[in-house]
Amino acid sequence: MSMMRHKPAVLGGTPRFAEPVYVTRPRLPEHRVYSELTARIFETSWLTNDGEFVRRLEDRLRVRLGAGFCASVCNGTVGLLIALRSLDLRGDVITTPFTFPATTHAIEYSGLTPVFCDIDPYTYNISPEQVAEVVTASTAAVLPVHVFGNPCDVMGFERLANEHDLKIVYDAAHAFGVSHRRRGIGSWGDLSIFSFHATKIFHTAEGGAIVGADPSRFASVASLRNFGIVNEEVVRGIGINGKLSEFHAALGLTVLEMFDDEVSNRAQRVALYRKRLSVEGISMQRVEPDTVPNHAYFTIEIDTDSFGMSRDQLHRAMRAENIITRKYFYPLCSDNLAYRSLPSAQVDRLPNAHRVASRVLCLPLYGELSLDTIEGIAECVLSLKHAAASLPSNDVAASL
Ligand code: T4K
Repeated sequence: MSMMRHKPAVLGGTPRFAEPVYVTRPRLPEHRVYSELTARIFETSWLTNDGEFVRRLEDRLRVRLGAGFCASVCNGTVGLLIALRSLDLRGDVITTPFTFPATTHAIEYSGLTPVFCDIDPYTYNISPEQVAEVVTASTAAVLPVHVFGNPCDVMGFERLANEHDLKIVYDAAHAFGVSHRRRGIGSWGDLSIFSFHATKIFHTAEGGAIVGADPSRFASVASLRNFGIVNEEVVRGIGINGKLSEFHAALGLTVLEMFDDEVSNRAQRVALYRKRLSVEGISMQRVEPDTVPNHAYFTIEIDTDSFGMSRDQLHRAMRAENIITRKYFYPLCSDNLAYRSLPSAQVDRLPNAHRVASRVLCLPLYGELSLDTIEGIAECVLSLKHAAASLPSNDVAASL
């Protein structure tokens, strides 16, 4: 592969791709397959509220995720709200600032106080050691995120929870199908939530699930997603409407059939990216050992000095090529005006998170993305690196 094959669009070249290459695309079944399956919904007129497709999907997912129970919900954010509510928490919840806003918002919406903890600079996750440093008498729970599907130190969090009598709720939005230490990722902690949003490797268009090892938690979670209704005579707890519809569940059943194929296609694409992008100035997230990954995301980390341009400059230059990379997760949640004044949100307390958020770039990855396109994307990254280094001032920023 020639590094000079392509003149960067920001320097006057033609964009590498005529159409945008998105960071992800949802895997969909053939329309015929979905329409045959959902014909049943038209026959029965049963659209939601504990229907047969929801039950089937939950059964399949429970087995697939190696969990004691699986309660589907209308999205991952509502899953987080219900999970936190079901544990009847008061006080502080320690979490990561390097995540999608939903994680922190769910804590705040629940009347709890988010306490940010710095991340590990290599795994991008919060670690039990770092969390231990910020635990106080007010800490009720920890809400770690398996960032980009990379498992947290689940054993360490288990020890921490026992030592300090804390609940652990994992935000496993990215981690569907991941296993760690030969266990499904959703079997760790008190509860885990998954997102089944269209951008996720397994999706139901919108949707999610609350999963845990202990089947006795299912009843309270299931009633909280249905207004707190226990039965026709009893309403208990402050529930909300968090139900998944039959159409979404049916879509999930069809997407689940393609999941293993999707993961193996992505693994092949990730291997190609890794091979092409093993160059100075680019590093990659360190994955916990003993993990079967799902390849939900592919990220690179840019070191401005040795790469020759910053992550932001690369992001803009890639966009000029019609390659829509994403700066997940910039800005940090701790920088949101709503949280900025919290003592734990202060910049000097979160040095790793700030560094990682300014360096990480998420590249396009999905099973149907052709290997040629991956080659083209990698070639653009390398051409840009090459062009950056050859500019006299080495200041590509001015021309982007
Ligand atoms: N916790 C964590 C750690 C999370 O990352 C998330 C969600 C949650 C909790 C909450 O889960 P949910 O309540 O969402 O279930 C997306 C998603 O909306 C969000 O679900 C996800 N994390 C986040 C990381 O990414 P955006 O604003 O970046 O997505 P958007 O609309 O820019 O889509 C990205 C690309 O995907 C598009 O450029 C093209 C493609 N796309 C997107 C959609 C929606 C499609 O091809 N088809 C589509 O229908 O947030």
